[in-house]
Amino acid sequence: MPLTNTHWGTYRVSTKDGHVRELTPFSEDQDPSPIGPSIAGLLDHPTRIMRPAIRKSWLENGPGSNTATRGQEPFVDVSWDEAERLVAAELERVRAAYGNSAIYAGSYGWASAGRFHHAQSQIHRFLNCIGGYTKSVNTYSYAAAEVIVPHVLGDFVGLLPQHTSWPVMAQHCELFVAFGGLVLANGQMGNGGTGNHVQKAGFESAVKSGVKFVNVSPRRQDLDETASGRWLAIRPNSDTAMILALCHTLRHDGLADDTFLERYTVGYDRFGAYLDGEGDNLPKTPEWAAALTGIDAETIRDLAREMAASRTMISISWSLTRQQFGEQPYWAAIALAAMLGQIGTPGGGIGFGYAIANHVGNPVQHIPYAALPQGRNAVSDFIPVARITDLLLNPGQSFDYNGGTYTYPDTRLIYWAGGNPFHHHQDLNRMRQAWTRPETIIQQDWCWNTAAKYADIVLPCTTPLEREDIGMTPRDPYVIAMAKAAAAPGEARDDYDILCGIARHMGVLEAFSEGRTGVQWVRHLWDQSIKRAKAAGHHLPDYDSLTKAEFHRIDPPEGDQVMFQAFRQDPEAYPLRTPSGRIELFSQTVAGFGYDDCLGHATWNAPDEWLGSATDTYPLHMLGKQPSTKLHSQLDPGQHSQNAKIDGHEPVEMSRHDAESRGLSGGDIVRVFNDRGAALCGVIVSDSLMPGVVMVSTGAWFDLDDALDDVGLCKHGNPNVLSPDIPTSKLSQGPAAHSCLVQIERYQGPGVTITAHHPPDIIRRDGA
Ligand SMILES: Nc1nc2c(c(=O)[nH]1)N[C@H]1C(S)=C(S)[C@@H](COP(=O)(O)OP(=O)(O)OC[C@H]3O[C@@H](n4cnc5c(=O)[nH]c(N)nc54)[C@H](O)[C@@H]3O)O[C@H]1N2
Ligand SMILES: Nc1nc2c(c(=O)[nH]1)N[C@H]1C(S)=C(S)[C@@H](COP(=O)(O)OP(=O)(O)OC[C@H]3O[C@@H](n4cnc5c(=O)[nH]c(N)nc54)[C@H](O)[C@@H]3O)O[C@H]1N2
Ligand SMILES: [Mo]
Repeated sequence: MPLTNTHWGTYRVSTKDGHVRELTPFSEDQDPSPIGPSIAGLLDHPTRIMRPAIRKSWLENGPGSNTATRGQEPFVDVSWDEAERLVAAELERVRAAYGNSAIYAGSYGWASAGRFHHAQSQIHRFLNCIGGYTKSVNTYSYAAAEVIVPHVLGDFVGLLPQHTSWPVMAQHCELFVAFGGLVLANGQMGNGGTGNHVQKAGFESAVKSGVKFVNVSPRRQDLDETASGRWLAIRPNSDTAMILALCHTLRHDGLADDTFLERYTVGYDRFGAYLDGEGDNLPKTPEWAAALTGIDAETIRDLAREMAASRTMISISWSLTRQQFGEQPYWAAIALAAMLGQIGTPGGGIGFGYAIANHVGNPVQHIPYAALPQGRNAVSDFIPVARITDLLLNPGQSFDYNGGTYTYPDTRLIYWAGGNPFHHHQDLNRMRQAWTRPETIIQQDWCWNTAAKYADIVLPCTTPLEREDIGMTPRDPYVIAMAKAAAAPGEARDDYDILCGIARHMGVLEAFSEGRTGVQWVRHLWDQSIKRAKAAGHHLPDYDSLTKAEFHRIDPPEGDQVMFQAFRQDPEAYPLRTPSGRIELFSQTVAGFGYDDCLGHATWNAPDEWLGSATDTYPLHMLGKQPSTKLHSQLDPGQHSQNAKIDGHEPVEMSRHDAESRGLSGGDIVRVFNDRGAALCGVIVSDSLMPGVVMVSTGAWFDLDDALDDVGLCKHGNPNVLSPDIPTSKLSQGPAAHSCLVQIERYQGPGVTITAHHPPDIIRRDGA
């Protein structure tokens, strides 16, 4: 039985008569995720895209025709040859008439595991062969941290694999304070593929060793009950105020570590003055924070003292970046850790998102695996990834980003492979309007999700089960030989082969393929990886030995992994990559940008939408968290995800107080709404949520029904129909989905049929 590697784990694939029957857990996985097996039921499901398809008006009347009816129109089946010719001709037309910057192909998304068949690497390399495209920068996961933390600590993404490991925590940490909790269900994921799930075991060993956990979150369940930890129910988006008050207490109780601040940081004088009230006349006392956070002043004060008296690890969840001013909780938490003086000690200091993904706190020897070479993008235009709707609506307009001023190019064509903008973006009704702007939208995917339905040209790709690849990422110790387990259904092709077909029509096949088939590329990347690994002192088996053995495990690094240990030992020899070489509690660079929404030090700003601004019209703060039963929108029609729905709707979790005050009970269908849109969800009454906060997981395929409700109603319950499309700040321009107020009422409209998982109408052309 061959192995397959996914973002949610590695599985054995059993087949019968050439079809995938079942996925079973990998023997090396101590905590396998139940998400993976769902894919077996989806490979031949009605949602599977079988043939290339073109939106009817586009095919009949050309680019730009009836773009307002995207998403509602039928598609026409075409042959691969016709699809390739149409795509090649359209790319030629757009670049000749408007230049390559008119092609937007940020193509953000998680796609699938497997090193060679990584959809974004494929599409970007291909477009670079034809002169480039407008790209995107940063992620939806933690854009605000990606931009602010390098100003403060000199790096962000590079720090994630360096996090202090769970075994060190178990041995040395006494107090673990988790802003946004430790959501073990999120640790099912490891981007790029994962072999053995370690988050639960890591956490449990820390619990067993007596580490005390504090969950600072609106949701009790964000910390597993085995920890018997403390829950400090905090109003969403108010963590910065709490952290500043913890800092204020340390400062005024004489508990700040002045020696550490002196030696390892710059700017404490400016930050300290702000804590004392300089600039806004508001000393950041626990009493000040209590009114903002809902946590009483004594609790904050006691926690600060306890943190100073213990070996304390602060963990701050990535979710805290996905809110307006999402830079600030990160900067404030780093300042708090610096004042505690424990950065670089075993089990103390700060971490960014323990349990959020399988690799945080799971040290792996760094192997510089080869990846598909990307070539050079001749277009310099870019957008911060979450500014997609602004790009489409405001061509020619300028925007700020990390100290620079840039201009949105004029987008005529969108090319997406491996991501689902109708999943990941905020205010989907606004995005839907913007989606009518480009003349052509091309989507490569394997299933008829909303992004495919809203495209003009849909090109069906394979899943990893239908192609040969290697699962390898420097974040995970397992290299998995992914054999082709089944033939692709219909006419689905590998992304690589789709692009080779288009490249042939554009005269760039040789440049794109270098004369290799997909399988030859897989071997080539492995051979390159062997050489690179050897140069770094690691031995990797040859390809035939790897495929025979099926997987290869890299031994963990020797010794304990403690983030910032070298910097702590010798800050002159191992400076941070900041202008001062130290932790910047005040950044002259950031201050110099002159942004009103991101000053030179961590600052409290009240978001536009949070419980502090709630009204009778919209009294509830909605958080759209990660789904525990799938990865984003992937496998939403699958059994595991479907089992969690209520009459087919995505659940909304509400506190007992909020449900009862509306006369609602578990299983009721409700309308969650605000001025941006509405979603129909099924109620789960929760004793784990603080009153005033409601939660809807992301991932339900957006299923609009304008006939039912003209506010833009998603029958299925996608929270992004409600979330605001505003930037975190001018600095990062990150997504701010978690700053969202709504109201909830019993749904009293007519019965609904959820059509999210129905494929569009497809017109078969004889002979096509
Ligand atoms: N409200 C709210 N919104 C959020 C978030 C939130 O917390 N709240 N979280 C955000 C975050 S952190 C993220 S990372 C994003 C995730 O957003 P995305 O990464 O866009 O979501 P996915 O559903 O993983 O999309 C991957 C797509 O790739 C397709 N695919 C899979 N394999 C292949 C392949 O081999 N080839 C091709 N061509 N396609 C393939 C899948 O079918 C799917 O359509 O969502 C963001 N959106
Ligand atoms: N099963 C599963 N796992 C996943 C994913 C998935 O789709 N499915 N997606 C993966 C991806 S791409 C990412 S980026 C990570 C994201 O990982 P996270 O960012 O941690 O994910 P969330 O589930 O959005 O948020 C975690 C918790 O943060 C809390 N929270 C939200 N806002 C606030 C706030 O303002 N203050 C405080 N104190 N707490 C708050 C919520 O209670 C929520 O339960 O997860 C990864 N893991
Ligand atoms: Mo993410």
